[in-house]
Amino acid sequence: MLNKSNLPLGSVDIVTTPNNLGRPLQIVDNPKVLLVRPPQLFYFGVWPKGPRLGLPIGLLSIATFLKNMGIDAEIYDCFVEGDTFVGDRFNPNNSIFSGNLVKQWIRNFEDSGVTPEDIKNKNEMLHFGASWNQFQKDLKRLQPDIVGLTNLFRENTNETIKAADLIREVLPEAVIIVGGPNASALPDYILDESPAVDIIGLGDGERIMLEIVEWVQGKRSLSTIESTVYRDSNKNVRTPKRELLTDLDELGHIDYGLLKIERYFTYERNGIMARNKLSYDGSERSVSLVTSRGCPYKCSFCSIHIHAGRKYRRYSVEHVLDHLENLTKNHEVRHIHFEDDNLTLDRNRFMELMHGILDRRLKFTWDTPNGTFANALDEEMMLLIKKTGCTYLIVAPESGDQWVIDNVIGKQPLTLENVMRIFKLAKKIGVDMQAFYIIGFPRETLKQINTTLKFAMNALKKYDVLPHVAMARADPGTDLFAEAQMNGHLVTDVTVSNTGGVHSDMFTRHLIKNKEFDPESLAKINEAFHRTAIRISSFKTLKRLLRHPSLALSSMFYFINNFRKSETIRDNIIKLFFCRLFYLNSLSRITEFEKK
Ligand code: B12
Ligand code: SF4
Repeated sequence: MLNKSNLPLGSVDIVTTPNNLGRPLQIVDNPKVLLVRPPQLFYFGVWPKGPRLGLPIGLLSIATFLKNMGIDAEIYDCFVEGDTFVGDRFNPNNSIFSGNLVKQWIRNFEDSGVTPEDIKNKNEMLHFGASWNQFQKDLKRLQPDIVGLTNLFRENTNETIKAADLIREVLPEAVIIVGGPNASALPDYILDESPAVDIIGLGDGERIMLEIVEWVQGKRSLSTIESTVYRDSNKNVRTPKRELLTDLDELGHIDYGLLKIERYFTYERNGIMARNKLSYDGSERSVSLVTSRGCPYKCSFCSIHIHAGRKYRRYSVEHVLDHLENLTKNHEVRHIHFEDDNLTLDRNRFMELMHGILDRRLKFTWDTPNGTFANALDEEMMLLIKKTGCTYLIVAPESGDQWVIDNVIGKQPLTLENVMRIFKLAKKIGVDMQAFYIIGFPRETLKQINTTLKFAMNALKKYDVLPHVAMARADPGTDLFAEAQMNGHLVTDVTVSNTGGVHSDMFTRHLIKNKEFDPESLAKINEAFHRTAIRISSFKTLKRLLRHPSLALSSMFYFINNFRKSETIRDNIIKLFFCRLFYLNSLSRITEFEKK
């Protein structure tokens, strides 16, 4: 494990003046670090309604690492701060959030007279998390010397900038650094938009933050900290790229004591969750984790390489198993979302992991909401996937047209033949399967889009594979963005931040057009596709329930139990289908999962 004595520090200079901040740097012997996830505006939108919330695992990894290095580090996650909670319990007396959280979320829109139609047209969104006032009050109380802000999504660029500006108001001397996937993609934009931000950290944040601490301690100069961008004489300077850490075990074991973990489970119990997933009694104790970082593939739309690199870097299997053991035994976690970009890339490692889960008798259910690579899967793997408690596996062919896969997306060496083989296998073995598809690339024709939709429908009809069709999203830093911008395929000219153009849940608001389609026409095609897909899935479910009356009965109990937790019968029914009935295989094994 990395510790202070064996850390490769590079050349350690004494701090130089001027120090690039535009103000004197306060040298502090034991600086206090506060790692912050800002509040976020969320769209009311598609189901699950309201905010998406998971543990801030990037900040958790950084805080754990700093703590192991003897540094005073704390996490302030605005999503679970404020007066929404009394201790770790939901605060029933809170005038803003009384009653069920999702209900309240919806009511906030209704109270302000915003209808779903308005939202579609006007891009209405709602603040989620500690109020800005509360945030500033807490910052004054906590008095950190260094504040690290995380910015994962392009959607919350504005909130990140606002957070930095408000931090600066109450902490004029603090060093403010922003990191995360979006900050790594838009460092200049963020620095230019917010004079409050001092530094952008690119990629992995653990060692960058340690070195920032050393800089504040007066032990090195800013220019020696690799993979950062900062202002120097009115221009932005980028330090050399640091070598990626390949053995992730060196970052140490995640310390969940750094989070108010029960609050996340409380949210999930109330319907505010990160991911759709199989729902059963207790499954709200779910946690996202990554066992690896980076992906060697080069899909044109994907931004992973910008912050995580193309090298597949991993924790050892032993490390992951210890992690899972800690979560299940010490925090009673029942469900894991493996968020790896490519959990199955290294077959041997994956098989070891599966065997390890069985050998250690670790009891939890799991899924892969971020997708796996179809080429890597085989029957032996699939059997273990089922045995270890997988509730759904996602593969991401991205397109149902091989030419598009090869020439537009560049997801090689993926073949649709292999994808169909895996779908068939999953059905035979009894693993619930879902698939990600993308439509609307600049060089795509309507004919190719139809081929994809046909492929997806065929997979659903024949092999019960639930389709998720998204419209192409051009993120800055990706090949897709460069191509769309260069050839005039972007609908708006908001080229860099796009913060006003798209929001996560607004699949109908996308930016790419070509001679054959624009975002509106494509959205209609997509909506029609999903309506049919839902009808077919519902029909399959009803058939299964008719064949298994005991499942119908238990689902009815689930529905009644959950009724209080949702706003309307309609929402309840949607939840019943999306979180339970569409998982045909898992549904048959639901009692097994409940006992786990
Ligand atoms: C889990 C996940 C989610 C979860 C988040 C759960 C949660 N924790 O809250 C959910 C389901 C909510 C989600 C939703 C979406 N996601 Co998502 N998601 C991911 C995923 C798969 C993993 C993120 C993660 O936890 N990684 C592991 C941790 C360890 O890494 P990390 O957070 O990046 O942190 C490290 C560094 O970035 C850095 N760092 C992070 N913060 C800081 C701060 C400082 C100060 C420093 C120095 C460094 C630093 O150091 C950390 C440790 O090394 C990533 C893909 C990926 N591999 O990154 C996509 C990703 C972040 N998501 C993405 C997208 C597009 C979305 C959606 C818009 C999808 C959609 N259309 O709905 C929505 C947005 C939701 C919203 N809030 O508006 C994109 C973002 C691209 C972009 N630039 O905007 C990514 C990169 C995927 C991709 N291939 O494009 N997502
Ligand atoms: S395989 Fe997945 S993570 Fe890797 S580049 Fe393609 S989309 Fe991104």
